[in-house]
Amino acid sequence: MVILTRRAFSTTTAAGLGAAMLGFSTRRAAAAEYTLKFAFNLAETHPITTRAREAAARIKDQTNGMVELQVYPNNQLGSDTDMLSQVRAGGIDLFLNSGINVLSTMVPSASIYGLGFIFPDYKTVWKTMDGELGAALRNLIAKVNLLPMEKMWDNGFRHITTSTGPVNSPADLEGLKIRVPVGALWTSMFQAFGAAPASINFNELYSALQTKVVDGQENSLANIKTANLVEVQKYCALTRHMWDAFFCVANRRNWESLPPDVQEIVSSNLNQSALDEREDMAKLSESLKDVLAKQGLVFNQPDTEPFRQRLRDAGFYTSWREKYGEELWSILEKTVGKLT
Ligand code: X2X
Repeated sequence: MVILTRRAFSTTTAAGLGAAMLGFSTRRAAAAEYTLKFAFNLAETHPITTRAREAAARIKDQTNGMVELQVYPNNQLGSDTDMLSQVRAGGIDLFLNSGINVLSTMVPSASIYGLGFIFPDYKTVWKTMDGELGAALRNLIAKVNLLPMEKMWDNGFRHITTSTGPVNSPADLEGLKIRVPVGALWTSMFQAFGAAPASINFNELYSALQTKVVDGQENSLANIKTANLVEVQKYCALTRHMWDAFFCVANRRNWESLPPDVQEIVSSNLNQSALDEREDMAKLSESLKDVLAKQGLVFNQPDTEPFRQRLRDAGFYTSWREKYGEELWSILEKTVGKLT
């Protein structure tokens, strides 16, 4: 919850100025007057957490200690489902969540960028998400009173891991008990592959794999590494079947209760950290292969075309096109090319 004891900020006007010009630097650093809770599911060692903490340090510095961004990684404040309720109610001020994950239970179209095999590379990813499609999705999210910051945080291209055997072709997914996050697009995609997907929140993923409730999961290498999944998984197929990222959403009421100069400092630092984190992830998407292989994860590189064909044959793209509607679909196709 934003703690409102307006003292210094409300008298300043110009957004985007440095702390000195806003008058913060002359003040004695004291207890924060504005405390913002920023929560998400990623592990302590994930670059998102590191970059979020850097944003918090800069915000503290630039406001002479008057704004405290409290960072709660690793599902400390609950599962994604719990955190979504809390950010809606205002108990959490800022929440990072994928548009394909629980956020899509409120804003179904926010998941459109998770369609299978649509992004060839990061260049196309950011052209799309920093461009017209991202803006359209942020508008839809704002309609449910969650205000998205401008820049998304990368959650990476996703690959499939299992404890049972390598996945070389769609046939190897047949009947596989695989964990997917809590979002309809994920379930639909893995059903189309012929697998048996189970929706499980990230905070229960490790134990679900350990106790063999499921035999596989799919995630970025950064999450496979930082959530220690290598301890409970043996094989990793480099499928890049989808790409994911997080919207950073604010509870509208809490956000609007902040003076504009505070909003500016908080949002610009969060956006800066998102850009820094994107660079970390791009590097990790290559360097972690060796690291994880050394830890014992067995990699294989399947031909992905048969997987894509399987989705086409199952009517995956055409049925989601109907759900998302022609307007969003055509915006997406402007950057990724024809999909159906
Ligand atoms: O739950 C997951 O697998 C994660 C961390 O990648 C997401 O938030 C979608």
